[in-house]
Amino acid sequence: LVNLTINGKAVSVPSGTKILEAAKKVNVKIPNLCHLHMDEINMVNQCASCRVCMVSAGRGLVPACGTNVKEGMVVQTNTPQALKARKTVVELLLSDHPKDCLSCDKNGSCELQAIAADLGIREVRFSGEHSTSPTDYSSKSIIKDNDKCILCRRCETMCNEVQTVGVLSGVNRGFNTEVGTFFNADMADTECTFCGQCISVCPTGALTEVNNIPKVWDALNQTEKTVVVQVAPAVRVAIGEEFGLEPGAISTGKMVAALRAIGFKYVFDTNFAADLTILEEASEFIHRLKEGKNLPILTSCCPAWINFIEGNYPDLLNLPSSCKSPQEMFGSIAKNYFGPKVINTDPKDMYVISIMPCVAKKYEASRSELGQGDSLDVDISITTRELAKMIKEAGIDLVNLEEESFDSPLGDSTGAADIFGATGGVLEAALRTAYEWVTDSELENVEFTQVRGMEGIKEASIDIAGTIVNVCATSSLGNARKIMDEVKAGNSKYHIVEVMACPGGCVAGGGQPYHHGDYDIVKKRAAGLYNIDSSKQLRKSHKNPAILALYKEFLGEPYGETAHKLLHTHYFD
Ligand code: HC0
Ligand code: SF4
Repeated sequence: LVNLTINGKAVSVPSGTKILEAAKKVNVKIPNLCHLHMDEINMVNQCASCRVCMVSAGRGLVPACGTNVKEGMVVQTNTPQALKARKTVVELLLSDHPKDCLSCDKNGSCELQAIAADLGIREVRFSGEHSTSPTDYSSKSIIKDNDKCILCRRCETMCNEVQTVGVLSGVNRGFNTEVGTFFNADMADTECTFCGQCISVCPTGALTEVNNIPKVWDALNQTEKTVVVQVAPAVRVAIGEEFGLEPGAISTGKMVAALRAIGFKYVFDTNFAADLTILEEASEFIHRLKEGKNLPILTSCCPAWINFIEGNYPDLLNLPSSCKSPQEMFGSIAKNYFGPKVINTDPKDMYVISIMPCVAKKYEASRSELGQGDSLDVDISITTRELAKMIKEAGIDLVNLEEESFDSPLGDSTGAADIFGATGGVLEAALRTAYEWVTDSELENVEFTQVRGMEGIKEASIDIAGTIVNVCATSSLGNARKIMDEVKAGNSKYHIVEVMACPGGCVAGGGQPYHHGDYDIVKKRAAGLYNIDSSKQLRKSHKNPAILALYKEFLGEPYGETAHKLLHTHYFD
């Protein structure tokens, strides 16, 4: 161990520790901007480029994030020199920043804005040259505005090292350096999967989601249209954070009340379709297992993952389940069943709007094969963050609303659906159903804890009526790549693999409230979902009475003809 003092407090840390990390141990906060260290997902962004974390050590100033501790080191974080350097650095960053904070998407959650406020910056003494790059609006999911980029490189580390997609990288030199794409292609024309994880870690407004809020208000204002909204599992345990509630606080009832107050006529639940997905996917799995073909079955509900496999493993497109995602299944049932058969409304007079923790869902909604004819299953998708903005815009006091329930029947779900939002949850939900269907006996303990938790690759072997089924749940595209390389090489022992592109699953989605690198927040959201599940009476998708009624009245058999037409899809290389 190395012994040193930081602001007079003694601390001992392993050799190789950076001053910034050592300071955390003694509760000394050193302001920093570019640095980001998330052990849970194996991400360390350590480029020491912003120089905000300058501290006095020995005779001079050093960046705390990039300097190793030394025996006997005396660190002072708040000397006049350190404060002056820090302020100067932030002023220099601001001198080449648009400073349109009041109308920036990141207003209120920008780390540069927060640091400028913390440091008491009242003027910017330098008036330098300004970067002027065109903003990239090409994709359905992500807006990239290089003029707001501070070159922290967090997005590059995320995209290249965690996701292994490799879309973003520093190009040009000196003042002209920017985070660009290969041959400066528009984002829509790159291999970008739209996972949105770069947005999750961007400290400023350089990477943000495409803003669909105006489209939603417009839909709500068209009185001749019937507007139906669905809410994804992971939203209910995160939306509260935007209103001062604890991460993981279960806000389902208040969120439903807020959606009604905003003006949605039918407030439904993506969870309903998550249960439906399980009936289809478990049927498909059992079918493949019996035939011994097209294994492992890969889950298909994460659109960024589908984008990734289409781009990277085009010869393995026989493996993803043909099931549409719950978002799309919900839209399909809303437009082909609920509209025409329940409320006597033509699908073209309906809007289906989804609230998702995800920015890739915007892109998924726009995929032309996901609909019938010209009518897309889902018309507009917005993120958890966008919903929070709409609630604020409408002046609704979420925290003090009386709780309300989802509308029926497309709002009824089991606990198996709630856990979809955490990595491993889709797999666990599928196992609960597949087990009972194959063994024709009751599964007493429904909790497959081996596939829970933030670990990037989790596996288990389950005995289903004498057949050992090897299962795997993986999150992050880098981990998915490891599993897929094994599958491609013919070395995989798995029968089912769940993949979620975001490390930790949808609870950590690119459209969720910003966690600013604190993965405890993500863990608390996941815990919230498991709590909802364990508090529910019904915890197996195939026991959902509303789903059983839907098959009886409309769909016929799971994995049957109508189900295929409305609930399944195909993939493109
Ligand atoms: Fe997810 Fe989903 S669980 S992808 O993470 O399967 O976005 O929450 O809505 O569609 O249900 C996201 C979350 C969903 C879908 C569901 C799946
Ligand atoms: Fe990379 Fe995902 Fe960002 Fe696309 S959305 S640039 S794949 S991190």
